[in-house]
Amino acid sequence: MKIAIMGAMPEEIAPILKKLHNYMSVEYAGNTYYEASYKGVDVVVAYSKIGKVFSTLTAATMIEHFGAQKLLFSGVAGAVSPELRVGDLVVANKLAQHDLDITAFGHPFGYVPGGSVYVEADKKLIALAKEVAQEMGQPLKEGIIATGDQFVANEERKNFIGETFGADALEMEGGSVAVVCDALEIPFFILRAISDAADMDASFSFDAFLETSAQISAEFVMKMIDKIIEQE
Ligand code: 3QA
Repeated sequence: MKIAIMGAMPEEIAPILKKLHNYMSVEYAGNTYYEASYKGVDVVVAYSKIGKVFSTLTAATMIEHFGAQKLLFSGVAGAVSPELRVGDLVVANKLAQHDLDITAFGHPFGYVPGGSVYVEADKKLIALAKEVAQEMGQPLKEGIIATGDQFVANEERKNFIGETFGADALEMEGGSVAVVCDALEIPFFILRAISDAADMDASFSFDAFLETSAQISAEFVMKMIDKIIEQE
């Protein structure tokens, strides 16, 4: 069994690499992939770089080239739901691309022919996450994540995304990773810890909380891996 663990930024995978102790770096397709054995299971870890294109490339590479059979994403996100505070964990039950727009042809936002507005994440992995959350006494919100090639730092844009997609959180990679995994029939799990509220203070909040929120998400994902291994 081989599990992919991905993030978008170095800060998002640093806590994961720290837990692996021994890993091998492999250069491939313009990026670095870290291969390791963790508690007897093969893992491949990488940060994609920011955005939908890089994350698509990395997810596809981890599956098609490195042979990953499950994919777990760990990182940070902007909150859309007013219930979510910095450090809170959100797991996606479904994801959409908020910047995909052919509405001029009468289609809904996020839709293109042959695709669908939402891609659903793996239900078994979400159920597993709920068990982990319970055991850790760590609150975990299940919700909709909207993805686009924009760092949202604007209340109006955030509200549009919340209203149009019912999104609870937004980021720049989950929706594209979801499309790749869905097409290749690889169970996937997208976890994010809130770093900001996607408002006018977002860039400051992001800079202040990137590392601590990335750490919260990474720790949870490693507990998920432990649980997956336990259940094998
Ligand atoms: C933003 C990161 C990208 O990978 C998506 C963080 C947190 N808050 C967000 C928001 N809007 C959209 N996405 C997010 N991640 C990178 S921009 C800063 C880069 O600094 C999630 C996310 N409000 C690099 C140094 O200059």
